[in-house]
Amino acid sequence: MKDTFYITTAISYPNGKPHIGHAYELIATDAIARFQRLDGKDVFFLTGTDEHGQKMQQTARNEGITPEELAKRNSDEFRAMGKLLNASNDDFIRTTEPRHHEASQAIWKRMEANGDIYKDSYAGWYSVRDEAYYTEDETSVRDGVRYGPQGTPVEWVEEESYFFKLSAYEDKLLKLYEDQPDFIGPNERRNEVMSFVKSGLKDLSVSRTTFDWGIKVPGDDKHVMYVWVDALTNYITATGYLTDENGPRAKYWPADAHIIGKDIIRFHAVYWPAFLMSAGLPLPKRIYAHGFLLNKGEKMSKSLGNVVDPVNLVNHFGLDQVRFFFLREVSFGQDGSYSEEGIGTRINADLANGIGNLASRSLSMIVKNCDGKIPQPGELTEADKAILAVADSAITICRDEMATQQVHKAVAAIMNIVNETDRYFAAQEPWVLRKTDVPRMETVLYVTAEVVRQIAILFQPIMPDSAAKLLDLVAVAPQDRSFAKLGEAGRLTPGTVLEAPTPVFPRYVAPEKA
Ligand code: ME8
Repeated sequence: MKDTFYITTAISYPNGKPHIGHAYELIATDAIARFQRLDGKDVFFLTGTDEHGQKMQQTARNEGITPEELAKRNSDEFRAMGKLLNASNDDFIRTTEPRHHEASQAIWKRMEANGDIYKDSYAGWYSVRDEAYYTEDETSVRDGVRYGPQGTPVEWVEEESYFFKLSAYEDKLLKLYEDQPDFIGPNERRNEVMSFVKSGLKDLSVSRTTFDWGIKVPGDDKHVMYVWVDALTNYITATGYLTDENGPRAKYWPADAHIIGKDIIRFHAVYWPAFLMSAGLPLPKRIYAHGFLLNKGEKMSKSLGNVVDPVNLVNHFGLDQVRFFFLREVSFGQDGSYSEEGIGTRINADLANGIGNLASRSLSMIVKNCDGKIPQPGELTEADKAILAVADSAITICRDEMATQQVHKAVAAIMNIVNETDRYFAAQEPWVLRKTDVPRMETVLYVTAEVVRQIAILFQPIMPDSAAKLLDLVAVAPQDRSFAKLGEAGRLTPGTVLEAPTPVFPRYVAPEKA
């Protein structure tokens, strides 16, 4: 039996088309999911759309369509983006699906049965854009408009509402953060959440009566659930843990990691564990918040006109190039800036001149000078052993980094093999050995091709298609591409026939500016 590994992205609001921030989160989560699959885990990877709430209802009204129509149209766009990005998610959940209504009502009833839900009336500030309640001192007024802490406008809400006894969970939550220091990452976010909880928790309004686009509160049809109660529950819905406990996916709960953006840490690290504790359900193991993507250092916004469509970016640079850039360049957990120049420079330095060049030079030398077959290595020198050791040990570094979502560090570790191998290849000068010492040339080419094999295996989670092409070039069979075949276990077999290499990573040439 394989160990299970359950990972999720946030579910996106389909009130508009997906943007590059959504693409970034999906790419990074996909890389982690693929890594764990290649490392032998039984992975369940979930993404989807968060379709209820006031924001959806308002946007639909402004467009003159129903919320169902809006949700369907844009949810389809998110699904299409996933295909475009080669996301390997095992399911795509929509919160308007019957299975999700059922699970949300089930969790509500459990919280109610535990005595944590009561009816009262709510009066306070609400941000429709954040779908969040704020206390007065979290808001501020500029030019006559009141804003919440994330800079979105808030409005005064007064209505009958059900409340969740969040205040009763203050100590339990603090104990959770103390006992499980890895529950929240990165550390800045953990500190932020802990000080928020320490400053005191008020009970949370968990239902609304002034609109109806949501999941009905069990036993009180006038109320729909607060969208975050339903949204967070998606993670458990998809496993069937609440509604189909003997089903094939119930084994995946609790999740190993929820990957989200830093703006929604409070919902995931405070409300969600409190709801689960109340409902008597196991808690996810880790909440990891990535940073925000900034376009040339500026926040993306419709008014600045710098919202980048991931489809355009992929069409312009190529999918694996875009995946590589974001995972290599942005420290996962910090904000990251990007620009077209930056992407182009990265592609050329690391891909075209880096792994692409190394693979094509070494493999075309084999095809030309070794009868088109992987050569038989002779006795290994210290330099050969050293470079093989760099490649053989990289998985240990990658495993450690991926276990804490340090995706960029795993990528850096793989790039380090590329750079070391470049130096090795340049120092060994196989093109000189071709005339002076053919057996030694064959050894150098064998060692280089073997390292290329390992680099390609390790790059699969980051650039699935390009890594597959590289593995085709070194004639590695599909069943020999998992991490179990790294190192000694999968060494290239001398005599294997290679095709003449075709370029995997072309150089990027910026289009002439008109
Ligand atoms: O928050 N850079 O949905 P959402 C990086 N429905 N990440 C970004 C980003 C940017 N510029 N902009 C947004 C919601 N994101 C809720 C989630 S989960 C139960 C419900 C990230 O469509 C954001 O941080 O506003 C979040 O993780 C995800 O995209 C979806 O954002």
